[in-house]
Amino acid sequence: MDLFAEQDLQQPARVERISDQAFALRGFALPKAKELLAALDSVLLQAPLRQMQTPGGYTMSARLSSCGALGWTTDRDGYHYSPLDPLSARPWPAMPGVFLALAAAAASSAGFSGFVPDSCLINAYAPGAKMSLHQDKNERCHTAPIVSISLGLPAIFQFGGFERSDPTQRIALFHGDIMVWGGVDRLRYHGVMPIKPGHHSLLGEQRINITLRQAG
Ligand code: MD3
Ligand code: FE
Repeated sequence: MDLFAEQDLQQPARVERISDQAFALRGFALPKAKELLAALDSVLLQAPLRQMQTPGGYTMSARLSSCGALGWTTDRDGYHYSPLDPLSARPWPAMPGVFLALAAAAASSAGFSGFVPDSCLINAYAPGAKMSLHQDKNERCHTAPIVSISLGLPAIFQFGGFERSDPTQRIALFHGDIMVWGGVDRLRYHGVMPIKPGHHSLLGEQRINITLRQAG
């Protein structure tokens, strides 16, 4: 499969450098939005969005699902990547080809070659939902980047430092934006402010974020 064969992924994206190895690729996913959403529908039919409890006993406000060889889940025992969906006790749905191709093209545009994610986390935010400041450190491989695709309602993303108490920068993320984080920026604290009410023509009253990772 030639990941870069498709003409519309070769358009010059507006690349914003947020930090040394953190980039926002504005509008990068737009040419693929409809294909992404069709693939997403099929994934969510097999592995529906669900609310999860944190190990501390809180219910997360975003609803989550996964696809790919490994899916991220949380329960009272902690966070883990698992080959089985605990809801169905079956493997997670396969990673759609359009996710893989877009993630590889985005990573490559940000200077990370050969990105082959084995895990895709889907976060769905209704208005008011948020994600508190955290680090992503459950992935076995911290050298691979993380690629995140924003769809639907806009969000204000918080981009922090390496301690929870470090000051944060706020970055607006819109439908079709892709962020790529790797190298020295991979373990930064980050979060999502409560989503403001609104309506998006393709997604209605929600924001969907798709993160692709090399987790295993
Ligand atoms: C910066 N999701 O699923 S994606 C997550 O918009 C998560 O749903 C947010 O944080 C969301 O863990 C933010 C952007 C993102 C993802 C991983 C990162 C930013 C990151 C890892 C390190 C630094
Ligand atoms: Fe995160």
